[in-house]
Amino acid sequence: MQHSQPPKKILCIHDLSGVGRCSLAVIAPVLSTIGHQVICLPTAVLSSHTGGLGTPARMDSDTYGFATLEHYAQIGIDFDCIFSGYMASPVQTQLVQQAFRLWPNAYKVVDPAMGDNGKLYGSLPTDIVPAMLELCRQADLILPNLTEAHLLLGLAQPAPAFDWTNETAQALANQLAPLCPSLVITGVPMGKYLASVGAGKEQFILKKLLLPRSYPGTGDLFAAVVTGLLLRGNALSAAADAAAAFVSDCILATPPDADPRFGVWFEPQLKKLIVHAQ
Ligand code: PXL
Repeated sequence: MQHSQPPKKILCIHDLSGVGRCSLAVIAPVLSTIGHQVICLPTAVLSSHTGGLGTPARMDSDTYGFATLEHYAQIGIDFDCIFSGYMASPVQTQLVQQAFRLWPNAYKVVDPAMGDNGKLYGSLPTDIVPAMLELCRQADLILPNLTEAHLLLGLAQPAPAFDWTNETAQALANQLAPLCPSLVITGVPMGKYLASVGAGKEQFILKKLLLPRSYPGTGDLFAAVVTGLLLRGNALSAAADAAAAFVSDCILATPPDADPRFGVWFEPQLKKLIVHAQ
């Protein structure tokens, strides 16, 4: 894999969850390992993710994010990329829109993290969907999982056992293509494989062996590796292939009897990404 681009300055607008290996807690180490400078803008600080560890303690602020953007604009920082993910409320998508306005030349990556396994996350109100849809319209690249793709399109969720073919998966991805220049739908089950399906500027279907284990934070890991490698000059398909391989490695390195709510044991796997930092 070649690197034709130097490391970049990336503004990451996601929540920071203490326990559970997701959001900024995995995104920042991944992007740093690939050599990028990460500027974290936490949309909310939570003691854990919201996926099964009880009710997390949370620190929310309507003013911190906007004041932070104003500070960065004042001191003249120029971001190469703005990367957004889980938002604790629809209002927070306005923060991302403000960042897009302040740095119009930044490459805009939106991970519309709002659901999985056919359902909206329990912590989120239903009006997060139109708010995320608007962010996706302003993005250069979006990275929805299969559940989020259906939410964005206003489609009923497929049955859990639904088996996708190359044709049906590509048709679904193509339906999202008018939203923004590039997109990848992740976590598409195809027989014994799990596929990542690209549409827009680059069409592709990448298949990895389906691992029958599911963890929070794997979508965040995938999105961070894709973003990191794309910004080093790789094609989206190459970046997505490497990201899917990295996530598989993290899952395989997690003891099968470990409590899945604490996420994948990604830390010892970071060394596999360091080659991209050179
Ligand atoms: O990984 C997505 C995510 C991020 N942040 C919070 C979450 C989740 C998924 O459950 O709850 C707070």
